[in-house]
Amino acid sequence: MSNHFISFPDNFLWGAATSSFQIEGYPLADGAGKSNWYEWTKTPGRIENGQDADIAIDHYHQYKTDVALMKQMGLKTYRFSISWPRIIPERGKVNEKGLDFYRRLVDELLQAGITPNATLFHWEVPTWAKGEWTNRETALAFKEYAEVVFKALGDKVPMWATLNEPQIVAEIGYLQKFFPPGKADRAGYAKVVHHLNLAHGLAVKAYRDLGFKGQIGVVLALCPWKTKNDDPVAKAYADKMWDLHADAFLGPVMGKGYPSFLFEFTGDDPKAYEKDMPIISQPIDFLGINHYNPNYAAYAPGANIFDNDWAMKDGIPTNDLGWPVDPEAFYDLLVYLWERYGVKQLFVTENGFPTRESKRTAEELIEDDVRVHYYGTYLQQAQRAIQAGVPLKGYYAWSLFDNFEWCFGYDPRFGLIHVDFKTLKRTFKKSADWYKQVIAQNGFDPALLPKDPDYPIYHDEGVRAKTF
Ligand code: IFM
Repeated sequence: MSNHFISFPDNFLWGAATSSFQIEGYPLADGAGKSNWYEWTKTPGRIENGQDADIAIDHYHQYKTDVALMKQMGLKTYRFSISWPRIIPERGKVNEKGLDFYRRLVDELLQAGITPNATLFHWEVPTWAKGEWTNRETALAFKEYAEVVFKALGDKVPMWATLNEPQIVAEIGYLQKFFPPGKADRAGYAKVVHHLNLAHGLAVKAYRDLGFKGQIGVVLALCPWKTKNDDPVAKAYADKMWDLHADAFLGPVMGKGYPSFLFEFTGDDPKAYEKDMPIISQPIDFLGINHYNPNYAAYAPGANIFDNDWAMKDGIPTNDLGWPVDPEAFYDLLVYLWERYGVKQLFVTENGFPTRESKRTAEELIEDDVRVHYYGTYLQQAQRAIQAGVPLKGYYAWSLFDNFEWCFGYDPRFGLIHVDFKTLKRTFKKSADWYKQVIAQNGFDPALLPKDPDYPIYHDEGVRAKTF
């Protein structure tokens, strides 16, 4: 091995992640109920090109083939999510056939020697949960669902996450209208945030009360907030954006309470939320970090619901969705979480790079040097953070497969494994072969990463009001 080779700690957990709605397909099979996302995909104008997730990549039927591909890649662990409406099609009614699908999947993983890591909520709310997260009752119903799943799978699954990216659900669904339920209600925002946090806390408590001894945590989408220059007003606003987007979830979960800016933003009274803090702040075993990019802040009243100018530094490389590529911001984030919040154990539960089919050649989609470069430079920073003392124990690439990317449909491809959406054929991309080698060697040589990665370059054209 060359002297540039970087190694990860022994027992580092190498994995890849997916979510139920994005890959399973057949969302109404075997007695499943409808979800908010099912309805959203059926509403004209909500998804690019009018696409839906009725078939997705048909993981629901092809899970055995998919686990074999995971084994071929050498994954130590696989992160997936469980679909709430498959399990509880009506409040109070358990659908055993829905549970059976996940029982089969977990058994297949265990037989392949792959550790299952299950997330209870990756955005599908059953349509019977009226008002979704505006309604406290949804958090209570979530606890009932969590108990059912823990009883069915708790003995076999050693790692659990309660919620995936609650802040994306809250911001994009309840402030920016792009996700269900399509609201822009600033005054009601703290309630939505609080009910998501409460659902998390109730599920952690249910897990412990049932006597399970595995690990449970929450997965948050975390972006450091940067500024284009040293303007102190912009810097102060960047701190507020962190508070609104990250600390509104991290703060209460880590026992530090809500940031005051949440209530400046909504105008309601923080006292109303205090009584649930002991439930929300129960100790967790790990924090899952989903990270793709930093964000930029500058105070721009009226520009959008956040009063924020999203414009980035001119000339910065991006992915095909326009998100900035900045590996050092990843290092800064990992160190900050460890130092500021005292998190004892971290996992990167998502990190990855989309290539848009409409912007790349068929060859580029599979010979994906740019993705190899992205993964390599981000993993290099993860390893640097570990060297600095950050307790990072594992890493999940997003995503194992090309899949249904929410309101963008199938055009952005995040997979290590290419999926032909017509034939559903799965093919390892260059990045999958590269990742397989990284896992096998427990490290890699950054000097051997592709030399001229084809990142789109961002050009600053003034205030950027649109966030998504
Ligand atoms: O595809 C999503 C995933 O569902 C949640 N985290 C971000 C990914 C890429 O946008």
